[in-house]
Amino acid sequence: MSRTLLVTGGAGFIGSNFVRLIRRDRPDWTVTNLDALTYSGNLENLADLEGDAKHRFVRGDICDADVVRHLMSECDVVVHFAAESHVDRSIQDSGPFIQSNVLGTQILLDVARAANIDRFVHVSTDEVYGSLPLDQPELKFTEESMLAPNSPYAASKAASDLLVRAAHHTFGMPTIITRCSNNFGPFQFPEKVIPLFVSNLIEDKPVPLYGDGLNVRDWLHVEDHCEAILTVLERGAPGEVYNVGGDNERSNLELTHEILRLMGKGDDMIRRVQDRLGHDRRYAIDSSKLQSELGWKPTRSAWPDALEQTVRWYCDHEQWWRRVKSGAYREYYENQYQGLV
Ligand code: NAD
Ligand code: TDX
Repeated sequence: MSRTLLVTGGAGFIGSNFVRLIRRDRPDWTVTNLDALTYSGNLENLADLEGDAKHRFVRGDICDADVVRHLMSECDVVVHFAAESHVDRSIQDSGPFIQSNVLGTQILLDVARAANIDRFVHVSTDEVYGSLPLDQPELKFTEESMLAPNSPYAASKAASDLLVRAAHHTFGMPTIITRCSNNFGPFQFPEKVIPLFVSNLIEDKPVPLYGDGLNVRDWLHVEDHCEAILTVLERGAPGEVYNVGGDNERSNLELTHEILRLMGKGDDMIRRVQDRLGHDRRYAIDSSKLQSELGWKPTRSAWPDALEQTVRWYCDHEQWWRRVKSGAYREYYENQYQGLV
């Protein structure tokens, strides 16, 4: 069935990869891409779609109900990525997180209900479940796990998830929530650990490892995440939540060693810095529901090849991250790392 999508946040890391996937694998679908181009939104992420008649970019804020109303009147599906997405920034100032992640989602839901949207896919995160202990490796987050967000970012995402849940329960809206683990791949903003570390090493700068480096993350390639979103859009059941994960847990120290090895650098490049406040110890996600009910499985996340390809992408796209790392980002970097790296 041909679809007309409203994608929010499609100039960011995951959203731009998703738009590219749709244009490649669903060529008869049309995409309207609404993005405010905040510090992490970048039209260069969509450069290869320039001139594509089935992709329309609109610069605008999801909190602007008039713009959203106008665009939704022309669409039948919403895929909602737009958000403030960096935990460290939410610790510095949670205001923009409440504005975009909570208020923005409420506005989208209200307009989507009035517009009788066919499907509303809300892209959320495993961070809403909080943290797992290191000494019980068998524990993983399932869709039934309690919501226990620990950072202002995670709290704002959990709040948006609850608004989406309520929209289904109260109004019967055809909403679906996905909760994914840490993504890696091309076009990730270099404040996130992998592109930050790789770009620092290219510049021969040390890498700032938080705390003891033993915090664990589950890594999934962004294209596997995007395929999961397309799968739930087409085959998911309204009102459901689907976890998305890579079964690919690494401590930050292991990840750092792998990056150093791939880049031919030594351990002397590691700079231990103060831990993130409230730093979640471990994320691990059980995605068996998505796999058994809808047939999704990750195909691009195999480690270490996928990491190597990603590292190479940042080495080959120096101009992209150098432009991104200059300007306003410098100020954030100086503030976050206090001149230590
Ligand atoms: P990102 O920061 O790279 O991109 C976010 C995009 O949203 C940017 O283009 C930005 O300009 C846009 N945006 C922000 N506020 C907006 C507003 N008010 N109106 C319109 N556009 C706005 O983030 P990302 O890593 O691509 O994450 C996308 C989504 O996926 C987020 O909802 C995030 O919570 C979720 N998620 C991310 C990960 C991950 O590992 N990166 C994992 C799971 C879930
Ligand atoms: O300088 C750093 N040093 C460091 O040790 C940075 C930026 C991070 N880290 C650690 C903190 C985390 O344990 O690396 C791990 C990954 O950090 P981030 O890349 O900031 O990701 P995380 O906080 O795990 O959140 C990510 O995954 C879930 C995304 O940013 C979220 O948007 C997503 O919801």
